[in-house]
Amino acid sequence: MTMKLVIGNKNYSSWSMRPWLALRASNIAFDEVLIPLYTGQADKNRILGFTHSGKVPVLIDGDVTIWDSLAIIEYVAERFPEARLWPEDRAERAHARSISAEMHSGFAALRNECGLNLHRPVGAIALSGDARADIARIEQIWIECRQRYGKFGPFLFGSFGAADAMFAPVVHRFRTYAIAVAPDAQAYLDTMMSLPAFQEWTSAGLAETLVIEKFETV
Ligand SMILES: N[C@@H](CCC(=O)N[C@@H](CS)C(=O)NCC(=O)O)C(=O)O
Repeated sequence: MTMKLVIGNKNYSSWSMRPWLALRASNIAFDEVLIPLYTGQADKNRILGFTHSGKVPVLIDGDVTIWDSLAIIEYVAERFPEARLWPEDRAERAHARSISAEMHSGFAALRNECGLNLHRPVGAIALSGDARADIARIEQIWIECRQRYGKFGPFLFGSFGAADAMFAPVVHRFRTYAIAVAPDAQAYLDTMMSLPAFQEWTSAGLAETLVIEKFETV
């Protein structure tokens, strides 16, 4: 049976983008179930029908249900080892997991101030010191990866992997909020934005017409 990935609006749902990209960029077959977010109880109930967390993304693989973007990527990496979503080398894998977990649990200021909204006209906004510190740390993460693993390829650990999927929504935030970065980090942004799966998600998000007012603040 084909796996099912339940996601939110592509324009707004940063967490949904991560596992979707990991699957699509790895050419792993799945059916997509898109449930619009914050539209009312009927859609919320549809999400609750898949997971009691009431949140997307959710992956359904037969009788296994996995919720939470990072948990889904971990599951996919185990289920499809040939996709090589984590580096083969133990030390590199530990590095990839560290930055993925750091992304997953951190950078609250950047997330709050620069919400994912693909429709938003590109332009800078005034950011708090905390958000600027988040940006500096993300840039540092990317540059360190480029310097250490650039010899293997243009993604964080050479070829596309789990860490890239985890950082993908931030790539969009840097783009839409016109956040200037150093050349090494810019090269990484360009690599991600030219990935066909990234472009596929972006085009679909831009084609969506549903507007969620609370995400249209800046
Ligand atoms: N930690 C979760 C966060 C999931 C999450 O917050 N999802 C949001 C959408 S991006 C959601 O489902 N919101 C719907 C709601 O709260 O009703 C993950 O990484 O998957």
